[in-house]
Amino acid sequence: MDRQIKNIVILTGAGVSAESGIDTFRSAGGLWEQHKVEDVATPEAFARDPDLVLRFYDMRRERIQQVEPNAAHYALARLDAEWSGNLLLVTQNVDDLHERAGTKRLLHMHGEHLNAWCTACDVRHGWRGTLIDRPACPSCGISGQLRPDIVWFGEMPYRMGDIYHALNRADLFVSIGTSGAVYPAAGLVREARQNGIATLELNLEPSHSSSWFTESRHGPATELVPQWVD
Ligand code: BV8
Repeated sequence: MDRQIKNIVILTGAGVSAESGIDTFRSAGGLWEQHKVEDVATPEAFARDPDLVLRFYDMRRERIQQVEPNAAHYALARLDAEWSGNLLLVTQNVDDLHERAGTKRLLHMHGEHLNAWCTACDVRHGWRGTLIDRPACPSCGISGQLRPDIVWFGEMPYRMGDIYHALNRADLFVSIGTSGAVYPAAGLVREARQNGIATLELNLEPSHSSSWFTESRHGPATELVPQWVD
């Protein structure tokens, strides 16, 4: 890696977990486990049919506990451990594979499967079980008020201020395994280009944002990411 680089921001998407066995959103023809996004990943969907949404997330929460990090997650964790400059890994993914691989400087902008959020007392709890049975909140004791701690479409992603702060002092922005279809995540590369920094895309195929990157490499993340890191 270029020796002038000191501060890095990395954005990952579903493609970095694909080789661990977690389906990407676009591979299923825009259907998530046979559901249309608007039927399961919006506040309106949750209000309209909470059982459908809770079952959808219960099934995905269980699934991520059955898979393992892959070589791309481990290479990024090595970089995080060894990099002396600033590094922030911003993930759109809601699985815990980056954590399990060892990445510490990590930010989940779209929430996490393994958290539940109590809408009665606003406390978030680590959560590995199901929510369909409307468990009581461990903090306030109220039942039926726990929802997936996931940023749905139409909801504000987490910690955007921290992300832009890191991006504004970065020398390099790297995007890995994302189609560039969802905003504001997909807009980060434009922010990086406006800041005049180097931008690198590592993806299986060209994405919606490829033209914004100074360099794009195409192939599986388990090959491209270790090659880039090492
Ligand atoms: C917001 C959690 C505003 C859910 C996710 C109308 C109303 C409201 C908002 C909008 C609207 N129209 C547009 C918007 C904005 C909207 C948006 O962008 N919509 C898109 C569809 C046009 N965005 C939002 O709603 C965001 N919020 O705008 O809020 C606001 C402002 C103020 C106050 C309040 C609100 C919130 C967006 C977050 C939604 N939640 N995730 C869940 O997971 O259940 S998004 C979800 O989809 C993911 O987190 C991810 O971000 C996205 C999927 O993208 P990718 O990760 O890129 O996955 P994808 O399958 O698309 O691509 C995979 C890539 O990997 C491919 O390119 C493939 O080639 C590659 N690949 C595959 N295998 C490999 C590989 N690469 C390498 N190796 C491999 N082996």
